Amino acid sequence: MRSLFNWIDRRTEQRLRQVAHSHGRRSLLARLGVALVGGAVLPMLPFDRSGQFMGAQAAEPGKAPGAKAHDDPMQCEYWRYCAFDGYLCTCCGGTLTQCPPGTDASKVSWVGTCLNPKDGRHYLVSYNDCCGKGSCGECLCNNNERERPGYRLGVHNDINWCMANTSSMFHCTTSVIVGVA
Ligand code: ABN
Repeated sequence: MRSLFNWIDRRTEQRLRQVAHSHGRRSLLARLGVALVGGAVLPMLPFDRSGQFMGAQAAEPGKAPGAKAHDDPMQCEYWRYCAFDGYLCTCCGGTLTQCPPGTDASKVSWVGTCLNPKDGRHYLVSYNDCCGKGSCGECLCNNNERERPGYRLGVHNDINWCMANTSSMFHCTTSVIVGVA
């Protein structure tokens, strides 16, 4: 047993001598300095925490990491689209509230009640189809919060609301706030 301890002592001494030989005191002090300064400065560097409240929502390629989909009218998760069914006009040459050139807003529409996460209030949103051109085909979006079957027509979204327009061709859908619920 004693010879084993002697052997360990010798090996340790040898190793320490090797290390001391190859690393001078100065280099050890320099490394210690870097570790100390780095440890103090790193926590002070700016750190982007904006993505940490995004829940299960996946970050999208090409989007800023903190971009929240419920803030972005080009995303189906945008808060006003809670009862949306159609193509987002924001992806089709129109805006949130305006039909793209060459199309007209439907004369009839359906409504949804959506929670605005920014102020915690519910808003009445009118969804108007834009009519007169063939289907846009971009950004298909279908959310059905508080949506009801066809016998409650005003809160049913799975229908072509261009039916009352001169041209019943459906292109995309806008979302207009019409009041606070
Ligand atoms: N309200 C949008 C829509 C248009 C055509 C068919 C289904 C839904």
